[in-house]
Amino acid sequence: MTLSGDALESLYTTMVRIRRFDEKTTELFSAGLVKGTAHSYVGEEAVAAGACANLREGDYIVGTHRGHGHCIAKGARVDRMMAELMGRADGYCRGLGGSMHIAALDLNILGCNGIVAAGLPIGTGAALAAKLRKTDNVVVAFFGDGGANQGVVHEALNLAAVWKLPAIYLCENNQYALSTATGRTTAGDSIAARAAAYGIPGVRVDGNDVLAVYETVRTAVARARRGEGPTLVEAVTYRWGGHSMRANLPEYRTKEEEREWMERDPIARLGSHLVDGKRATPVRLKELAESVELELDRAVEFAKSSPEPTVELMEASVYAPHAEVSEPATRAGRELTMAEALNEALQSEMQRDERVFVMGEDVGLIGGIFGVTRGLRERFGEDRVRDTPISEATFVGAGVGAAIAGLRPVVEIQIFDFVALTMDQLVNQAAKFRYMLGGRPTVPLVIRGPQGGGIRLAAQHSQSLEAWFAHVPGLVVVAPATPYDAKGLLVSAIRDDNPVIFLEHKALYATKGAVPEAPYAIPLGKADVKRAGTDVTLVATQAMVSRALAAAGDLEKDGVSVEVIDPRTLVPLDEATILASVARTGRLVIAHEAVKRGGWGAELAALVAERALDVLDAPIVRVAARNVPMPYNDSLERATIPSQQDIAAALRGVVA
Ligand SMILES: Cc1ncc(C[n+]2csc(CCOP(=O)(O)OP(=O)(O)O)c2C)c(N)n1
Ligand SMILES: [Mg+2]
Repeated sequence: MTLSGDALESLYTTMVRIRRFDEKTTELFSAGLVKGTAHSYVGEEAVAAGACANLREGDYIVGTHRGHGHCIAKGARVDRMMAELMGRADGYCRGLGGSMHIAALDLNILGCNGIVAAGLPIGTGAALAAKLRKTDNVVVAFFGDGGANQGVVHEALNLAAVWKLPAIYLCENNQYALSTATGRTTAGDSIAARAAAYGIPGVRVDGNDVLAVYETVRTAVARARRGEGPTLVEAVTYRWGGHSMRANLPEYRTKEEEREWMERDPIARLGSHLVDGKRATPVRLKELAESVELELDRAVEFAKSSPEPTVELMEASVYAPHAEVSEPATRAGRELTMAEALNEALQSEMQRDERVFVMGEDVGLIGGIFGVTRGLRERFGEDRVRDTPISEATFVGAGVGAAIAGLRPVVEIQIFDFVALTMDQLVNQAAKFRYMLGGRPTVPLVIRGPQGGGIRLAAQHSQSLEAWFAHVPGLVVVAPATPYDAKGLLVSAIRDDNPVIFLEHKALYATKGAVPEAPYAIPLGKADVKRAGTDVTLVATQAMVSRALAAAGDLEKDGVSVEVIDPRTLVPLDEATILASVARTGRLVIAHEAVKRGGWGAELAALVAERALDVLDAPIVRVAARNVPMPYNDSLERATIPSQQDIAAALRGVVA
């Protein structure tokens, strides 16, 4: 296809803009105005420019750590980018993200990324969102040759191929991952050759030939828009400079090699092509370059005069506000199991809001191994209730991407121990996305599933991991103990604009309790006093709540009145209810099933010690699992998890 004169000029200008932007960035870095680090895209301009020239505003991109070129090619404002590099309030991320996290959601630029290849699951999720919304928008997900060896790349290609997602996975093979040459780390003929394994097209293209990149990506975009699925493109190129502006590393490339590649300058190459083909004059090319220069000078001035962000802005950027809701006047209702109560929440929210969808292993056809998603596929269809491949990192990351792209995914982790495979997507991506982007975007994502022991599933299927998540700013952590709480909290979690870790306890799925039939929401951050008392405050979570109540019953026989509080949400925590109770009782016992060392109870104990030491009449006591992995043997498992007797003994200890 022949490009119009305007389109050719635009490709040329984009490449010059990218080059001069990063050359200026290097100068500003040396001058101390750009901090931290930044990664120059000089030499690789043809890849982003050629690829993004095929995109419309509604199409998405995800960039890499070397992402300035990706953003510029998709149309980002260079002044706001420059302000971001200088850490200023007018930057795209209001100075909270910096070079590696620039995003412009108004242009569907879903962010560059400081974690190599992490954008691929996110891009895959945006492609899923584009498909579920029945648009013909596509996603270009950039990654490097080094990134190509991350597991999520395999997972994302597989997932996108199976689901025929409109994605272009674009590997910028600049032949090095930091200092390490591709040939030393990468098996097989090429990265593009891997596409054959997924039954999708794989194309290797000269990444310094902008017209070749444009054509290759054009074919891939057309295929994606037709609904035929993803393409893997490998663009072979070279970065002219060092790995990053900060890196001052020993030589790992030869001068000859560098010279050879600089002679293949993609900008000079297009320039000659235009001049030789009489599509532009040298004077016109000079004019274009001068206009870029002017634009960049203004961008630097804009950035320099932009204010610094404030601590208030920073603090307010972590969480989106939670909805104000109130609990139903009565908790009366039918007896449901916790699994049924959770199912009812999913049914009502999927009915209420078509952006809500469910995915995870075996959630569709059989309704999940604990039956929580039973019947959803029959009612809402396979598009909205999706059985995934066993690729936790990528289907959780796809949840992040789909949430950023405007849907409200509910992702099941079949057994919560498997969450370890998803930690980058939860901790580095979901939790930080809103913050890194200056506190405006939302990530309405629920990650739910069963944790805990008690059914002899041993060390890798029984952990209680809430402390991992409570430690990460940006995540909400919910841990219900009753069917009533489970339904109302899951409704709130789905409606919340933050990533919510929703921890169910597998031993509680079959427990029954009254659940109102009409939909209702329970506020996040509101504890429930499960039993009022005056002598000891007993804070318990999940499976410990019923044991705590039973232990409180035992103590009552001794004339000791125990107040049992279930925080229900660990983040945000209802500190006021707990502190007020401790102020009245002067004693605190904390019971949770997670191992004691570094457990969530340690945080609560510290909080009460800091804020209410003067009211305490006895030391704070934690009742928690032994510091061992969960054993398989049943009497050993019982000896590991706190019992009613353990809790009662702790209560007696603090009132003695
Ligand atoms: C998961 C992860 N591992 C390592 C790093 C450190 N690191 C940043 S970039 C990079 C090299 C990446 O190479 P490649 O994917 O080829 O991209 P390029 O830098 O060549 O553009 C490394 C090792 C990181 N940021 N994230
Ligand atoms: Mg590389």
